[in-house]
Amino acid sequence: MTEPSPAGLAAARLLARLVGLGLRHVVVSPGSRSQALALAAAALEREGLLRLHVRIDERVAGFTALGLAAESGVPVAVVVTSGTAVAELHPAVLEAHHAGVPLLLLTADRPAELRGTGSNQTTVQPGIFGVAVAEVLDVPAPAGEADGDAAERAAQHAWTVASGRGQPVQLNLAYREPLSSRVERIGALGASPARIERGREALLIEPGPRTVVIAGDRAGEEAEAFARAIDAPLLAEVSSGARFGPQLVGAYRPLLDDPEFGGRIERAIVFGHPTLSRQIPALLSRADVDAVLVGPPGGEWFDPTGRRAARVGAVQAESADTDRAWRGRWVAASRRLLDEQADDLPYAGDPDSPGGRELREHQRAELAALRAPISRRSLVGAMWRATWPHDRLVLAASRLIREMDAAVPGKRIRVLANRGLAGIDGTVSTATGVALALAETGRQGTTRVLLGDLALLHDAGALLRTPGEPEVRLQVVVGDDGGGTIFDSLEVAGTADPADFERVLRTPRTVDYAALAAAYGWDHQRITNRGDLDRALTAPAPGRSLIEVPLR
Ligand SMILES: Cc1ncc(C[n+]2csc(CCOP(=O)(O)OP(=O)(O)O)c2C)c(N)n1
Ligand SMILES: [Mg+2]
Repeated sequence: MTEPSPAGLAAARLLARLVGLGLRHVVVSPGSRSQALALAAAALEREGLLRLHVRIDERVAGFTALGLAAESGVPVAVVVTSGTAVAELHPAVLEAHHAGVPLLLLTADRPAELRGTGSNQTTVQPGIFGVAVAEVLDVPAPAGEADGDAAERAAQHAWTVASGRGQPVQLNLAYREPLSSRVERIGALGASPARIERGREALLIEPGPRTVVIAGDRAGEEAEAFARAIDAPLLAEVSSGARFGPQLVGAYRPLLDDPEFGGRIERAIVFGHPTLSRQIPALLSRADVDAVLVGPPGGEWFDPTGRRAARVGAVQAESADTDRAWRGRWVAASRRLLDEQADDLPYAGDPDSPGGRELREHQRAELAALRAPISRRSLVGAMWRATWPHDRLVLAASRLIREMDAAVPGKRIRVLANRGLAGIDGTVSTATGVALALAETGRQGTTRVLLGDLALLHDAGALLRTPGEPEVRLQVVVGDDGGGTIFDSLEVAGTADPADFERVLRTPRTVDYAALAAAYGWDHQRITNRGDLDRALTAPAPGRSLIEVPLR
């Protein structure tokens, strides 16, 4: 057998060290300079020590890693070769930075002697992600066995920073030829796992002022628990992870506009990153509202108060707020508003009444409702109803996330959305990462993705399947309304020339979704009424399916 090359050995030791620290998933895109890392990842998977996912497009790889990390809660590594391949990761890195998701970017590079010489596929990689990474480690090309120590130290440091701060870290790894060699029993190179806990000092919240708890994106269940502890209204966005429980105020937008509700708030305690309404930033920027921001475990502070707000790592309830009537009024008003707007099956008569005209009327109304065309409101309602705690819901930055946020009642389900920068890119990739992480835990849930037509077309490359990859239960639901209709609500929709508006903003496209699905080997259904929609969602085809819902 040939001697292991310094590149092969250092790459193997680096990945094995990461596995020892808790790394579970690696996403790899093919390339020559990165071959030692890719082969080490394959060997570690063979040894049962991690899961390897292979994606041709690094943009897809980056967002897949993001989905895996968001779902699993630990850093995920992504391996790419040098040159433009590194830049393809940038959108996912920006999203991870703003949302607070830990990623390890293993970017292979040329050795120092080839940099700045016009050598093929060589650019300035260290620092290419700017402020979006918590740290950049530029590791020189290993020349001998001892350089494996440096690779392990870099791995340890990168893991500590990424997991401790909930941020992406770039490990720029130079390799010299020979770029790889066989390395046996890689797992034995790793060390035992270490746990990193973050200290979070809690601010004591005293009762008194009329308080609301706000849960933005990624707030998590602690927001709900805290609202219950102080018995305050909980204004929870749909992707907060806290849209449930007895405190929930789903219809928070109209109520914040109401002087009797929003106008009387004296204190707001904010978890996560609210992005879906204009009312919440407006509330927090009011001088008469005390804001307490509860620290992001990564990501950045959401602070429209001009730094007036208290920024704390955690909050603790001194005792339940005594103003029960305050919470009660919010919750009751919200329920009333949501009921009024519901676009559900019309109800005619009492279905339990024995026979006769009433029953026939009820049956007729039910049948008519099942055959009714699908509106945005009924689409988001059906997706919400079909999703259960073992499932996952992933929402694109299309208009439909706002529709869902405005309409759905409380339910303890996990909803993910890339709200760090709210890009329409990478949604299918992210959802695939979520589904893969979910499958890894052995749970049987379905990951459902709701996106607009442009968001789907933006990430169509993510439909590409990887041979041999374990099947996941993934249902991609596209609401096709003829382009970016989110722009219809902007002032420009009324002022611009309609043809220009259509051409450069709304940008509708005609796509044969059945052919698109067939090209990538996905199941496809085109669904035009509510009965069929409920059936398709509650009995999802095994594997990957694309559900086309015309909304125009
Ligand atoms: C990467 C990226 N490019 C552009 C935008 C701007 N943008 C926001 S929404 C949108 C249109 C979305 O269209 P679609 O997915 O069909 O959703 P709809 O608004 O029709 O529900 C665009 C282009 C963005 N957020 N992210
Ligand atoms: Mg659209």
